[in-house]
Amino acid sequence: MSVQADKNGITLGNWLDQAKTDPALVSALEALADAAFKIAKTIRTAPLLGQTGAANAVNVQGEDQKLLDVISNDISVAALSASPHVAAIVSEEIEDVIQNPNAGAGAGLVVCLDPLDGSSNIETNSAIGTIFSVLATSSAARPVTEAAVLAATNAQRAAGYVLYGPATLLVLTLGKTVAMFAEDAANGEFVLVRDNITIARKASEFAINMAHRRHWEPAVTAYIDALVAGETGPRGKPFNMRWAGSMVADVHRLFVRGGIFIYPALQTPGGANGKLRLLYEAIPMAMLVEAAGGKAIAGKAPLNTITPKSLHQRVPLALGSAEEVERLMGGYV
Ligand code: AHM
Ligand code: MG
Repeated sequence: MSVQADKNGITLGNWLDQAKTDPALVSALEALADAAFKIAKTIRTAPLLGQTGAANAVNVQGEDQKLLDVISNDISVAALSASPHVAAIVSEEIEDVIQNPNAGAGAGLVVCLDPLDGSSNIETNSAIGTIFSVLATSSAARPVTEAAVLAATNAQRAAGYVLYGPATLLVLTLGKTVAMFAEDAANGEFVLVRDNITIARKASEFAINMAHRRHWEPAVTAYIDALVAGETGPRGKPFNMRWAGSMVADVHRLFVRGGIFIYPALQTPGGANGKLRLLYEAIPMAMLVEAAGGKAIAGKAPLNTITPKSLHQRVPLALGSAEEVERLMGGYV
């Protein structure tokens, strides 16, 4: 089946050609695809090689790193550094902007990524992913500064994620449409399996970590309580809940059957901005969701009105089916 699909199917390279994607962006996306194949292979063999545990190190967020976080970061940085069009990289695992030593004189792209998101799922052999955003920087100054990266978030060229689940899938947008590709491991290709994906306005499924309910703001509690009340509550219909604890897996469900994903602000010490990171989790997922007709907010404001202030800043995030995101946002007024 996969060989047949490859012979007749549209590869990522074909699709980028058809979209008349400029060579610099193709080069960055092919580097990300190359990293994804290597990360997928590493994940598949990790239990055999005893690589599912901790790295005995902490990252810039102060979080314990898994060995696969470190390996995935190294694979991603090496793959992206092979592209002369990539000037710099921002990774969840590295504090500062990573300069590409192989960048060409006119390199104008910056890639922000979470190399292995949801890494607490590694030890349970559950879905994990890579999230990325490709930005264009107008600054020719080298080294690329934090300020230049933050300014470049206004010029997002592409965003996507790779879901390492039962199948390895790449979901990608160049801004206007969303396409899904499946890994054909035998041929080392991503092959198009769905194009022009949309997220339905209406939904009947939500994803939030319910264990934090006592820490939510009143608007979030009221919104979720109405969903949980189902047909006996103000919404008058049942809602189902899923929480994989892996953003890529939870957001992927939105592209399959709609819904809302929320990681809200928490009324805890250090929880005011939730958990998820703006540059390499929220911004790329928002670009994908909006290209599919959905919505993304940070607290009570559209996500795209937030001005980034630092590389690793967190942001309270909700995204998915437009009606649900609008209802949640309305609850804040
Ligand atoms: P990570 O980047 O350190 O893996 O953290 C992000 C992950 C997301 O994938 C997921 O949505 C969230 O953390 C789950 O957090 P929690 O354990 O609080 O439910
Ligand atoms: Mg991560």
